[in-house]
Amino acid sequence: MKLQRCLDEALRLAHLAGAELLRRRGAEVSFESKGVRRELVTAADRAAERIVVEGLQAAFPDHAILAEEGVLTTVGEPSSGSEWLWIVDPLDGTTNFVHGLPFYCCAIALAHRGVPVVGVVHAPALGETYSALSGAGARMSGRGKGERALSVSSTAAFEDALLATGFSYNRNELGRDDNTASIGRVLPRCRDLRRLGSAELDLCLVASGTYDGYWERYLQPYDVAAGAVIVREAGGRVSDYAGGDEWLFGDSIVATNGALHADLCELLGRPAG
Ligand code: LIP
Repeated sequence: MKLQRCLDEALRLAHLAGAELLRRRGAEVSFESKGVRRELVTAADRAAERIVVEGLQAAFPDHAILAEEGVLTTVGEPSSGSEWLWIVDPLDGTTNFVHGLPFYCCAIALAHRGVPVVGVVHAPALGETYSALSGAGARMSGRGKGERALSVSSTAAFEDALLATGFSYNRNELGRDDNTASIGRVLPRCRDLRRLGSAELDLCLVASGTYDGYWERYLQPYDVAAGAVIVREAGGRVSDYAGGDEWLFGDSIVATNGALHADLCELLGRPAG
């Protein structure tokens, strides 16, 4: 399998989907709730997903696809049993999109035997595109500059770290950890925290060295797959809270510049209270 061809097609489709998202943004974006009340889905999500999934089905008919909204696939299930799996979040940062904030993106990843090896995150309102190919590094284009290589930060002292996190839609339901205990342990020890509202963009900001680390629980594979490849190829580390590999289909993810990983996992791994 030529991974470069996969990356090129993912970039093409992410830009097409991004243009559709820009066309559909506006003050009167209509939305529905899915699952719990605060989990939103829009016609833009579905239109962007159709563009990406139709393109992937045409270019790679024997590959499987796992896409958030299930527009042409089954929600939450790969479309087939291939060892190659495309993982698609057509609009990550949906709440930002609905409320008129520019922090949203189309994220497309390709996993081989369960390990993401290609990642593309395109943020159309920011004019930024992040990408990575396993073994070939991570790159970014935008902010008025040409394409350039990405590298995580060199911050070594936890007290100097700018970190980010997020909150699960169903934090009040199911008796889930709502992240406030973790924030209570981390915030006093780091420089500051940010909450952007898009896991994929949060991961890209770790890869670019803007953030020194990020953590979140209860995300879906399509919220993290692309950004995780980009972090790893920028020299960063990705794990679950316990420092293991159950971050793609598990219920926790930590991404850092590597130097801060053990300290952050130690703070997150402590029992609540
Ligand atoms: C979002 C994530 C974000 C998380 C939100 C939501 P969506 O994904 O990107 O990090 O805090 O709860 O899961 O729903 O915009 O694709």
